[in-house]
Amino acid sequence: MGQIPVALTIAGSDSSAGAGIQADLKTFAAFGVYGLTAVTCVVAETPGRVSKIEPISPELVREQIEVLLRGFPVAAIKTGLLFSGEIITTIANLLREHRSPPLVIDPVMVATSGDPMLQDDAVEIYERELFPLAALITPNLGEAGRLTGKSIRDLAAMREAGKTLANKYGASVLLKGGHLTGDEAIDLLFMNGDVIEFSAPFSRGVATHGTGCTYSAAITAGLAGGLSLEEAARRAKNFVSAAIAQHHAWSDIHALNHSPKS
Ligand code: PXL
Repeated sequence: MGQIPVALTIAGSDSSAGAGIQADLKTFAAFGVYGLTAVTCVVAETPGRVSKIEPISPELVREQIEVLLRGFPVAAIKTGLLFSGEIITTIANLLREHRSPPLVIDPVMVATSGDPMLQDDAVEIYERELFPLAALITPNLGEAGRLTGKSIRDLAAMREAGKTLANKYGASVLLKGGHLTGDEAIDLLFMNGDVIEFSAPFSRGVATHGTGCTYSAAITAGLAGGLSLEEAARRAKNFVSAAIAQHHAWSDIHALNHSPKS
């Protein structure tokens, strides 16, 4: 038997386990990838309501990543909620020192519930320190709007914004259009000057969070397993769409299904 590929997620802990490192681990497992974790912050929350959030010290974030990169054959890394500029700088410094495998950055800023999760001054530090190290950046429309300074309300604006961001950061960009209104959830992958469109039927009436985490974790799993970025993104889009369509529901609480049937 071949060795199982290894991927690392650097992200926050979601107590309700639909997002954050819990979503990442479940997604890695669904793709047959061994997941490692470096926790950046702990969030007490249920879907739709963030109650309390506290950071892990930058020293402890650094130590988690360092021991893992020394000890395991990490084949791909993703970052999720990083909480502060200080933690972002720590991670960027560390990844610059090591020969880092492909890095997928999900620039989490605001929870699906609307609660801010990233400190305000951290956006600029993301752009300066971490984005230059990325193979792929996966903003949603809100995050891309914040990064470009322009609100994005239709597909034409998405095309414009994605091109701007890919040029600005010298990375591939997956711009997720799930928050546009329409019957299809359309995402655009900007890579090597091309734009590839992924589309899936929009699932209505599902109150979940963690789709962004799950999507970027699925792409990271694909890269760890040796897929091209396009193949990894296409497979990830199908996985997230199935995880939403087959969500769990306990009366008014919903959660993604990280073991959907294909
Ligand atoms: O979905 C964004 C997100 C990312 N990371 C953590 C979260 C959330 C949303 O709630 O808790 C840890």
